[in-house]
Amino acid sequence: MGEEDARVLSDLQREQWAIDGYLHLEGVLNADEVGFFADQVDRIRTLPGYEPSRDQMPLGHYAWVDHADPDPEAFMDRRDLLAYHQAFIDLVDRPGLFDLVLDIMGPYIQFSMSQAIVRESGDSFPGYTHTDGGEAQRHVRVTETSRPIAVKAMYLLTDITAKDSGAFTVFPGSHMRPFPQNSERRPHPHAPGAVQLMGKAGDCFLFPHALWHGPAPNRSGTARKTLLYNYCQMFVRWYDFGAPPQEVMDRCTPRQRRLLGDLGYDFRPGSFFYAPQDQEAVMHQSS
Ligand SMILES: O=C(O)CCC(=O)C(=O)O
Repeated sequence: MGEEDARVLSDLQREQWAIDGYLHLEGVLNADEVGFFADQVDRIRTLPGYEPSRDQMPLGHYAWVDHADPDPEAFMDRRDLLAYHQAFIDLVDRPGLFDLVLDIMGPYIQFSMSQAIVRESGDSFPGYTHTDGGEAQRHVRVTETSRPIAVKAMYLLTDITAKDSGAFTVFPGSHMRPFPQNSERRPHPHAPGAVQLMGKAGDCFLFPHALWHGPAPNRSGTARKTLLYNYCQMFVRWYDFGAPPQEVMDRCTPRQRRLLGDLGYDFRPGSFFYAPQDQEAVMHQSS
């Protein structure tokens, strides 16, 4: 596919992105794909991988575990999905979604993270609100006309039709203003200005790391499943792997390999700061 064929934001989407700070894209995955990925999420929880470990690790760091709770309705937060199935690799530059990422971010980008989260139903989790990018990004705010530093695509694998069902909850416009962080006014999913977004399995929410967001509590009686895929400007590093395993690289297209950090030459000072000369051409080639 050439650049001229690439899907781009409509005027309405461009306005929503600039002002609200997120897009709701309907039906990005079809029903078969939703079923497939939901089954994969159930499968990978029985396999070794990275899961959060508050006891052993500093905040936000993941530990290698033998498996998560095998109950498909239980909590799971698995990172670094690509090695689990070719379909997780192909989702990196999924047609219909990746074109929009390119339109928003420009071609000098990398893939930075993959994740599957299951929010179990229950009363113990109150939800939480944050920016992505750890301690740094919440202090970096871009303007309406700027390209974002980093972006997340969140695919719903479960219908969200009622409040407090684990909805993706946003503070529209919060990507461009400071937020109270250490007081009783700290944002949470039921604070004034919070919007719990309803959606169907297969829909995708696209948002910059700078947007205040997070999961609402899930009291729906059913586990809520999502996949999360992150992209960053090339000078910002990926944060899911030291380097992608060769077995994953071997299964990638040239564009996927480039997104995973293969520049086509060995690293040297200046790499990633400036892009390879064919960067734009590679980003606009789908295979
Ligand atoms: O909805 C979730 O489970 C977490 C989503 C989120 O806040 C994030 O991906 O940063």
